[in-house]
Order: sequence, then C-alpha cells, then structure tokens
Amino acid sequence: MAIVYLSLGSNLGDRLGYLQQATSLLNAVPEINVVSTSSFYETEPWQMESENWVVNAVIQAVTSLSPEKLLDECQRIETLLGRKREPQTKYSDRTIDIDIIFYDNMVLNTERLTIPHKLFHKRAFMMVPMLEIAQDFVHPLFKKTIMELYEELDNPEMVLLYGTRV
Ligand code: PH2
Ligand code: MG
Ligand code: MG
Repeated sequence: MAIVYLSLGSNLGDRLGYLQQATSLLNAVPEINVVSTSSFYETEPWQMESENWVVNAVIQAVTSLSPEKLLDECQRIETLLGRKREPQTKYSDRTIDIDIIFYDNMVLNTERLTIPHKLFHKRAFMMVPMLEIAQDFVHPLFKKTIMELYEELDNPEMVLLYGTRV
C-alpha cells in the first residue's frame, strides 16, 4: 500500500461540488481509500489566464495501484466530471483537475508522469492545503518538510474558503 497525496482543483461551474464528487469517486475505486482531506481554499489562477478563481484542496489516500494506474483513475474521473482537454500548451479552465503530488517517497520521471509534482514547491495552492494534513511530510527531492518549503515561497498568500473538509 502506498500513501499518496492528490491535488484537486476546479474553476468552472459548481466548483465545490466537483471537488466533493471527485473525492467520493476516488474513494469508490476499490484500490483507493481516501484517508483525510484538507479544507477548501479559493485561490487566484496561477500562471493561468482566467477570470475564474479556483477552489483547491488536497487529499491523502492509500492505494495498491501503481502510479500509472492511479493516474489512469484520476483521468477517468476527470473525464467523468466533464473535463475537456484540448491539445494546448497553456492551462485552461476546468471542471476538475486531479494531480498526483506525492506517491510515498517515490521519485519518477516518465513521459506521462513526474512524481513529485514538478511545481509543488512553487504553489501555495498545493502546499497550504497539504500543510493541514501532512505538515511533517518530507519532500523526497528537496529533503525539506512542507512547512519548510512553504516558508521559502515568495507568494504564500492564500484564501480559506470553507473550514469544512471535502
Ligand atoms: N492549476 C494549474 C495552474 N494554475 N492556479 C490555481 N490557483 N489553482 C490550480 O489548481 C491551478 C492553477 C494547472 O493545473
Ligand atoms: Mg494541475
Ligand atoms: Mg492535471
């Protein structure tokens, strides 16, 4: 069993509803068990040309799936929740985005998948929710805790949307 951290984000339609649906659909996969979830945060689109602010959260889960199979499940659920992917290089508005941040202490670089998520250490919208549920987790590449990485951020501001959990 691996312990994994997934980032959820939505900036189209019923943003909170999409995060909740994504969480229950992930938990409904027999090989995935959601263990804990962060609060919801409303965050300014980061390096994304959009007027629509994003609702973000992070979940911790345990899984017997390989990273590739876990990614398959994440993408299947994204499609189920209406995610449209056009061939593009820029980020665009989405009903739901599910990204794998960490998979145990694994370091993986394939064409399809980079673990840890390659921009985690620059993104307050991933770190702040993760701080709630895994403050002492050590980043397998930087060898620093999430709190230490957060303290190094140059754009640490973040808006708490709802204290309730996903
Ligand atoms: N996701 C991105 C790019 N920019 N900005 C915020 N605030 N939240 C996101 O989830 C997000 C983003 C790429 O997936
Ligand atoms: Mg993403
Ligand atoms: Mg993604």
